[in-house]
Amino acid sequence: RPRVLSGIQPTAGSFHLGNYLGAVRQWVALQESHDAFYMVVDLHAITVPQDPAELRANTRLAAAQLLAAGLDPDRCTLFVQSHVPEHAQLGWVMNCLAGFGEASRMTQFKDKSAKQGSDRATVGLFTYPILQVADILLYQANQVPVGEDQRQHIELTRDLAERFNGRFGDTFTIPAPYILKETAKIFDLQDPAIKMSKSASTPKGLINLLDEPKVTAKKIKSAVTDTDTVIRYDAVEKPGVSNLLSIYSTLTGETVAELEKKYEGKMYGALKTDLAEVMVEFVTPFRTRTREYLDDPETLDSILAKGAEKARTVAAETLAQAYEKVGLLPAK
Ligand code: AQP
Repeated sequence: RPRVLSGIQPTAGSFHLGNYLGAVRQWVALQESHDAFYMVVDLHAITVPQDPAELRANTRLAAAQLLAAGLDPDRCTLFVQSHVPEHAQLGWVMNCLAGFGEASRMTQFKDKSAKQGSDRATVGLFTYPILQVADILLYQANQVPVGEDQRQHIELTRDLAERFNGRFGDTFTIPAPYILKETAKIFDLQDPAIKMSKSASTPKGLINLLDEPKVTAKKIKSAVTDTDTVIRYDAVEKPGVSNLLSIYSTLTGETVAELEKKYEGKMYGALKTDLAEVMVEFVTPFRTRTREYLDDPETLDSILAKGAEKARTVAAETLAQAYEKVGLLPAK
């Protein structure tokens, strides 16, 4: 079975709809056909200031949400990044392979550091994509299911894997991004020109899956559309309506064409009311399941411990090979 690897940050507490539709939903599907490794990337979360107690709680919360979304520990390996020390270890090797200019070209770093100011942005934030390279290469992943915003980081991963293999001999599988066109980028409900994001979106533009369903319904109903009245998919002319159609279509399995037909001659309000209902039906059981996992931290921790153990066997082997290839003297 081909292998997939992906991760999600535990920083925000609740996952948002972009995280779910852009990434987590694909993770759930891929565990059926792939040898799947999924992790909560807590080491990435400390690249920005964090509250220690919150980070710990959010790490469990992220794992609970992944299970609630449908990850099955018997079908995939679910673990916490910091439980597998090989990530930081291979991360260092990759830091020594990546060019400073190359890392400086990462747009996510440029955006985030510009917002924070260069004195406040950490070196960790700068090398974040390089740790991500190590995350992926450790598992010899063939594919990496992510949203569009991660494409550049996967490109960097491919470049560094090729560079390492070229310099030291075949070691790493070259991974490919796995990005579904329909959900590659879910947009902010209030500003459909930007992606839905925990840091850039306003509260009204962002759907947190763990919010009260009523709040979620309200956000859908007040989503920005346009002054036209036709319900039609057109990402350029009608980004707000198109975003709602993408969300609707993915959650229900109805195609966008079917939805366009269903809402022919109807007002935006009808589309929003129905989508609000679809969302409520989706988030209500999701919240309950998340709560159930959180209420049983022993089971949750034991799932994560087993996952880490499985992940480590793979990661340790790859790290040993990489260390040997670069010429580090093996410890006796
Ligand atoms: N709007 C989105 N549309 C599609 N996919 C998205 N992803 C994030 N936003 C969208 C995908 O979610 C996965 C996890 O991303 P992350 O760990 O970077 O999560 P995050 O940092 O909480 O997500 P944000 O909102 O993107 O945070 P900001 O913008 O504050 O850094 C990834 O596969 C990502 O592509």
